[in-house]
Amino acid sequence: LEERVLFSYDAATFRQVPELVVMPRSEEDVIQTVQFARKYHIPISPRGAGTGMSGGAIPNPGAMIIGFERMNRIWEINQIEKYAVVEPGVLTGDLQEKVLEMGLFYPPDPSSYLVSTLGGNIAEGAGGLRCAKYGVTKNYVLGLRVVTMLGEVITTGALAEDPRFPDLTPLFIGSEGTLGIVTIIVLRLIKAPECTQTMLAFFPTGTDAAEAVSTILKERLLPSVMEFLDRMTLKAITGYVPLEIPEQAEAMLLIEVDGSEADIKEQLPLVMECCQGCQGFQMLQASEAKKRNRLWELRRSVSPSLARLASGKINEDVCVPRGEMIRLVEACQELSKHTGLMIPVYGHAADGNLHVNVMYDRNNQDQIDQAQFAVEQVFQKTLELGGTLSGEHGIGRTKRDYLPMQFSPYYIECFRQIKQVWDPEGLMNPGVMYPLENSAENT
Ligand code: 2HG
Ligand code: ZN
Repeated sequence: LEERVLFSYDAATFRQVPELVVMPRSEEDVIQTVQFARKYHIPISPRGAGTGMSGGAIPNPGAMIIGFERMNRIWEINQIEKYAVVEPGVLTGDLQEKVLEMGLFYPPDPSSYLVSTLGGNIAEGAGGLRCAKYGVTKNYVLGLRVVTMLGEVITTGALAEDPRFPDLTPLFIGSEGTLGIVTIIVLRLIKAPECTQTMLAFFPTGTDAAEAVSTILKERLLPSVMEFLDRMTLKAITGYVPLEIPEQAEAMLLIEVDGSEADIKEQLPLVMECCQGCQGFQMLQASEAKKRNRLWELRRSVSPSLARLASGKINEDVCVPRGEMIRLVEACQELSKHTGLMIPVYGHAADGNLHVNVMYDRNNQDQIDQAQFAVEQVFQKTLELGGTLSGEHGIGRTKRDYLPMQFSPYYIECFRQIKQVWDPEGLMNPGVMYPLENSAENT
């Protein structure tokens, strides 16, 4: 039991101890596991490192976890054709490090690159820190091998046996383990940038910081990273980071520019000018790894620092058009006043993907209700602004019931029918993404 408990949680609030945990070492093991599950009608939940934020790796009661820790081999890194062939359990950071040694780059970093797996990144359709310049996980997946619930192996994209059929790769990216189990991944690599420079700027208001982001984008500058931290987030990290946060700072941007030396020489002063023009102050910059890491600590410490603010933390990953970002931040500040809850907002300003964290006391029913109300209001506002409920953490169990706010019954039914084709008995990660009438959860 103790060992199974280790597989009962992710970074969201759901907990469920699996009935069984299977750790395959090969695709053949996965096929046999799926056949076993099908024979005995046991629901299965694939699991990477369990760092997900929407309950996607939490099993249903009585279900089996297929954990990918042991399928963590890098089969090939092709320097000439610039691709890598990996198993789903490889840590994103491990691949990044390996390819960098060869002068190559795998850009997606869902902030948790050191601990999350490539299989998990694909299942969630992960985004992260470098989206604006480099795109998200889906922009790097060239092909997959997938074990279906029938125990068949299908190949997609670069691995497809017959390229005349439509490429099914995108169907599995972001499908949260509900359609098939990925066993091999072919990833696109690019040439590593020659150098990278990191800078940060504080701003007297959130609006100024948002204005700086818009100006930078309007000027056709393309930083690889543009991370926004609001006032409450800055308060939360104060004392936990190696830099002093100025009293009058209401927002901060962490920006990274990469490319050739000439690119950086040209872009960085312009980016700094944009920040200055929007009241940016106490700007710092660093090119050497150690100093850059020091600046990055302000960003990497956010999630753990927030966790110390309250016993309950609902972390959303809504996405709005970049020009509307500040309206969402302002709406969250209003909501914070209205509910009396702390609602820090931070995230990937470069692509409008913001982490709205609703902090509450888990032992206080009134706060639990207020937090629920706040989340609904945040979703409402996001949709009003032309945004979407999830940018990168997936729908999982936490957002499943909110889907009808964004999608029509017809649209949801279309997806339900796609699921039906791949998983007629509803055994693949039931309860995640959308409930099915015939899923094992309901039988
Ligand atoms: C990040 O960008 C992750 O740091 C985690 O997506 C977000 O904890 C969070 O709210
Ligand atoms: Zn994020």
